[in-house]
Amino acid sequence: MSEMSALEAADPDIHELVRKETKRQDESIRLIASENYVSSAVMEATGSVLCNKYSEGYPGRRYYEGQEFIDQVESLAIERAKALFGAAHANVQPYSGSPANQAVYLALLDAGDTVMGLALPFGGHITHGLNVNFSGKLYEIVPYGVDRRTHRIDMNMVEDLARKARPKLIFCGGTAYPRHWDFEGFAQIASAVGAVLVADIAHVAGLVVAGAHPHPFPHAQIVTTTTHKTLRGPRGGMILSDGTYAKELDRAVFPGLQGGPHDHTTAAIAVALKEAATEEFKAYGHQIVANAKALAEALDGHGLRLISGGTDNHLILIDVTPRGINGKPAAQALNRAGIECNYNAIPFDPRKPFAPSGLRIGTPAVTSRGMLEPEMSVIAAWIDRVLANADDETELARVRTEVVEFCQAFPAPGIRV
Ligand code: DSN
Repeated sequence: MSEMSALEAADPDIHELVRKETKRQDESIRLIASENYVSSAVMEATGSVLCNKYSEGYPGRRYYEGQEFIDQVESLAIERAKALFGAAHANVQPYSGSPANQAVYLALLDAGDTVMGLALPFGGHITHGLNVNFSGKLYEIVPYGVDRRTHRIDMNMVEDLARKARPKLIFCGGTAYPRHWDFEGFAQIASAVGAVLVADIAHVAGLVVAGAHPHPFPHAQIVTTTTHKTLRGPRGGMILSDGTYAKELDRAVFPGLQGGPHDHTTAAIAVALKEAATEEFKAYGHQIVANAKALAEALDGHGLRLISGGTDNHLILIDVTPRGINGKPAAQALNRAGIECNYNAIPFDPRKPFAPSGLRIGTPAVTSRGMLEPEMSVIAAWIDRVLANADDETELARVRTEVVEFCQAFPAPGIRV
């Protein structure tokens, strides 16, 4: 009989839930575009004794003693982030992407200042100006959208809006935009109106370092990102910059917004950044895009309506309403069949956000499991089958059995069942 783990002995309830979640992650096809599987090394750093430490401040300037190793950990993370992204300055302390963006607002703006960002219904992020978010409540937001026909950002429209609104800050980047971001074009507009350009690359950070997506530097002065999406690190955030506002940004993170950094997360970010600097990671980033394109092509072959006609990155937005279903029951049926994704608004969606027209799917996690283009055709066929049989529990159970068996051939990094 195997020995009981400390968690199992101390808290069988939580242990059992973790065990079940491990099995669920192992046996399902993860198409949530913002999720991934971290390596065992990243997992180990996350679960280390560094979670016992407080270290408010920055390396060499702390408010607690006992920082001789923590300072080295954070300095390594900072140096690796700077080197990997070609940044002059990096702050690795934001707890996640939203706090990273909050820090940018706090560092650069006064309440009531004007900001431009991609509106959420067109694929932006809540912190880019949604009315119920702090950003929409405290700042004057001038949102931009996408072209009604192409579903791509119309740079002429962005320029017209910017010339009229004269924003202090322009955000580019989003959560459900399947095309490349034109950082250079945004920088020209920002420069013409005297705005600071902030690129939120949370979704595409891993593709950027792999060279599989245009790079935000030297175009953006500030770049924010999460660390757990395509970058394949722990849950966390970073602010990278050209150094112009380094002091303001650091002060905004601490003591402006946060207390002690999560040192175990900082260590795991450092590990992930080291992994992301390898040739293997470069190949991974390119494969994410190749898989997304293959999946898009296969879905198109099944007659599904893809927003903007396809993808340049890791994600695909599908309008499922021509199939007589909306995004929510479609995502739920896929989940019952072992295929995880999220329902999502599509541009100019006539439906409400809780039951929108679309599904958002992405390939970072399945690519981490070693799945390639042929596997994308298999996944597309399952999606098609589920959408055609969303009310048929017997058929969904059949797909689920096939999915579980299929997953066994593609072990997920960091997972020991
Ligand atoms: N919640 C993230 C996503 O799923 O895209 C964005 O922060």
